[in-house]
Amino acid sequence: SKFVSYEERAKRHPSSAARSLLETIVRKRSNLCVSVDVTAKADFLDIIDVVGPYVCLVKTHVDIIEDFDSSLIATLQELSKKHDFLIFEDRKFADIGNTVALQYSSGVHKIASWSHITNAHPVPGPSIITGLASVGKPLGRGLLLLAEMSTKGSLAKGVYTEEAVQMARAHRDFVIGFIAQRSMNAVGKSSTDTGDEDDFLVLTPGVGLDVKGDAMGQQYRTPEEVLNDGSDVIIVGRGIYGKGPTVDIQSVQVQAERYRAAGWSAYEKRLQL
Ligand code: UP6
Repeated sequence: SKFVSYEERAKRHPSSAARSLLETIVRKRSNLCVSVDVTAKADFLDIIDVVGPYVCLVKTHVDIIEDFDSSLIATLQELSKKHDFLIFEDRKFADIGNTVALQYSSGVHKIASWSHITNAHPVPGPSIITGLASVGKPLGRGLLLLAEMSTKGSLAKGVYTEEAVQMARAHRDFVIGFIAQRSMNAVGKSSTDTGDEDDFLVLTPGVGLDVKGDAMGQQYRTPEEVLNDGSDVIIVGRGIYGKGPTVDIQSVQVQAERYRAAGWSAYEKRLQL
């Protein structure tokens, strides 16, 4: 197969943060990350408790929660242990090193103290990685760079994407992979070099089975499309928790099971390629 199994990659990956995600994927037989973009603490925690059994990773935007408090983080951490998943705060840092180090460690949210993985835009250059690494590396955290985006008209393409990959290659001790739509291992390499020794993880948002987009520029592809392009983890938000003002918790469970199954069967199929 041109694709290596999650098991094999877990065995030989040099980064402990990447290993723990790969090991969780294998244990849970799930490459599904649920994005929980709701504004009420009760909905947030209810959704996570219900999708927990089906996911390797829970993605958060804690700054949208109206009634955020430190007990939310304590409960999130309990759920992460109860259901065996990792936590990814989708903070999309984008400032100078000194500022992002403060945003990562401090403020109301203290992201570095509870989020196993976070992400950053490469737009400021390599100093954003060293700034975040000064906080996250001693804690064993991992960083993803946004090499591409799922939105219509995204500027993250071509040379920008290539430079993001070069930045990651120069900081393998903290950068474990990318937010992107396809494998980044061969980007910027000669046509005979697959770059697979880099083994960057690729987490892909903009995944949906029922619709192709939303009214604000989001674009969706299916789990099978993104897995075949070399993505490792599918990120699904509204496809699972719905679009309405209220959360139908039974439907959330049904959709989480459905996306876990779709992601895993796409993975098993690609191992046969
Ligand atoms: N996200 C994208 N596209 C990107 C990067 N991040 O959609 O390129 C994030 C959004 C949202 C989630 O911030 O939290 O992934 C997608 O949600 P959805 O499945 O409801 O569209």
